[in-house]
Amino acid sequence: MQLKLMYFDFPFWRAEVSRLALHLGGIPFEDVRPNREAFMAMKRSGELPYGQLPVLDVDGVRIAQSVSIARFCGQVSGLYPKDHLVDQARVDELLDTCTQLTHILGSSMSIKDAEEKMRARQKLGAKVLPKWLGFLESRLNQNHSSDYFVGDHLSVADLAIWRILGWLTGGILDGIPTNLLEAHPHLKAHYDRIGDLEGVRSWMARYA
Ligand SMILES: N[C@@H](CCC(=O)N[C@@H](CS)C(=O)NCC(=O)O)C(=O)O
Repeated sequence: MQLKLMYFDFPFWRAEVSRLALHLGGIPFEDVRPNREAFMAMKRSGELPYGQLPVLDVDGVRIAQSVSIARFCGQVSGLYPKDHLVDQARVDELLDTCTQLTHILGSSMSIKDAEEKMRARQKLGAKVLPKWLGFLESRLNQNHSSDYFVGDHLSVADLAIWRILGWLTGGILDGIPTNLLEAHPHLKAHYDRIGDLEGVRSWMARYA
């Protein structure tokens, strides 16, 4: 199977979950990282089904939408529950939660007025995100093995949550505190554990 995954050259969860899954699963893929200019050319050409990235080509067949791509890459990499419909739905739930959190943060991205933006970010950091991190910690604790979000094995859910938490608390979002995980020790332990996996560390070294 020939795989070509296209996304910008930064480790945002939308594509990084799939890149990481393929890497951890030892599945070869063409890792294409267009710059802004190349992306605009792709967009103009009409080759992007929804005018956005990521997209994944599987033997020349194009697939779009981050969560669909993540699910597919999880399946080929052995990082998506096999033959267990409920666990599959639980992984999907967490991937959808990453989309929801992205939209929650995205609401502040388009605010032009700097002060208004900071007010929105302050509210996100003080109220909204702590609530959502609490939801995530509860979901983690509800799994019988709190090493992982679903079942006893690493899945694309763990990778996606790890990456979105890295984005939310990594200091790149002005006005969002970097210590939000401290109030959620189990979620923080999960975050540290995933980031410490050998395959994850070796993959992420490229961004250092
Ligand atoms: N619904 C899409 C959203 C993808 C998306 O928002 N991609 C952004 C990058 S993270 C993008 O391509 N932005 C450039 C643009 O929309 O022109 C998905 O789930 O993949």
